[in-house]
Amino acid sequence: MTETASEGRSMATVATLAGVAVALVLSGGALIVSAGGSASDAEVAAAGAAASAVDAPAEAQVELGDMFVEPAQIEIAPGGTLEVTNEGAAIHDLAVEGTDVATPMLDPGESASLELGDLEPGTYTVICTVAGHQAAGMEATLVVAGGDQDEAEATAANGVSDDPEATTTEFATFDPNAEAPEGFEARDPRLPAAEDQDVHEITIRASQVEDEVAPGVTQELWTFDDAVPGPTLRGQVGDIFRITLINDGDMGHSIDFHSSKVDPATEMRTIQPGEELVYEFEAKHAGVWMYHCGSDPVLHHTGNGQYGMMIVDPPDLEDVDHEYAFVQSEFYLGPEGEPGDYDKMLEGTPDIVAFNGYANGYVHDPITDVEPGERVRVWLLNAGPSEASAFHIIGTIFDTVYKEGDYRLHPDVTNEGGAQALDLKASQGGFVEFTFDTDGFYPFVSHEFVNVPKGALGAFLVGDVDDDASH
Ligand SMILES: [Cu+2]
Repeated sequence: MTETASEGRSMATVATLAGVAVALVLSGGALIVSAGGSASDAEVAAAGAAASAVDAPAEAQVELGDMFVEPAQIEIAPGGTLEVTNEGAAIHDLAVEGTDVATPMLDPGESASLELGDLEPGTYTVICTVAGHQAAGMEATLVVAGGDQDEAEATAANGVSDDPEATTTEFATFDPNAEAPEGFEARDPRLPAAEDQDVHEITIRASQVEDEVAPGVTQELWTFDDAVPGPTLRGQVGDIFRITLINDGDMGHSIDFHSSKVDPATEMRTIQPGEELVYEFEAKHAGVWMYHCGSDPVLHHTGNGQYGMMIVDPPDLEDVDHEYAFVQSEFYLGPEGEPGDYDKMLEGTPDIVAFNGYANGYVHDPITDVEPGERVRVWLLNAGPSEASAFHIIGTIFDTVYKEGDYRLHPDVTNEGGAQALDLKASQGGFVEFTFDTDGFYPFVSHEFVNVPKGALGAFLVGDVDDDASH
């Protein structure tokens, strides 16, 4: 692990701040709510169905919301009926996993009776089948009484569900002082020039992959082309982008290019696993643009990795010696190997803030190909989904700042101005240009400093610097 004096100071605060992050969320405690229906109804129906199920009602009320199913544990007599109401603002349904038993899709405010028919006594999971909704929290436990009634009663009495999700969740934790794996290489930040073509035919695959976001921390990420961030696209004003999106995942996904002017209902529609769509647009405006999955809930899909950067060069962009591309984004750690935690996303409490998908990636593997006096352009997208970015490099000054489609600062002006940070709200993008005057180790950060101990830190190793001296 590379460390300098200035970085050491940052790292000294890390343990404290990491502790705060870890203490934040303990969710998913089992919630037992007694099912609806009067006791006498229940006893009559249950007695007819199974002698041992006298306490389970024949009818239970179930509420669907954005994004929950209540109660978290539903008890019902064999052959009973769930009265399901969608109290949310989005479309939902309720299905018994592993069976054909499901309501139709329910519009907001709509209700349906779900007859369980000959569903065997036992414990089931009920979910909303709309893409992403189960992962976002729309699942509950359904206990059909009888058979394993003793177990069901014990479960209810203890307030403990069989569902491990309904007990305490063990979140993965980020240790900013952990060593990177042997041979770790950060994502190559070097940005090639735009290809000299008027039409860009690009295939992008939406999927889920397990990958490391920090040393020893693996999450199931929702991805474009198996990477977070997704591929960086680049073209010129007036170019046509013909994107084929293929859904290789196991839930619905979509893609939304901020660089396009299209009907959202068509190009940005959600496609199901195995489907594909073609999204074609002209890049009408220069800028540094976000693209992301727009499937519901967008916060979960963007908070779990589905975004990338698209650059449309401003006209007359000047040549520089080096161009790099960084995407800043957040990770809200779920359990090891599982998707990011939606409750943390809703609370806005990221565990990790990273450049190019890995906490402190360019501390573990600094950028080494710049010499003093060489002109550098860093392109930056703040993919969020929720934090702001303030990109700053310790030890140099930006002489050019381009943000959201225009130059904020240009070396041609005569006021000798300089800039210290490129400030970007979520989804905004831009670039900065600068030189380094001397050899040295130059850390870069998001100067929203709460995010530095969470991984928003990297470094340029410029000129003739003893790499070992910085360890
Ligand atoms: Cu998605």
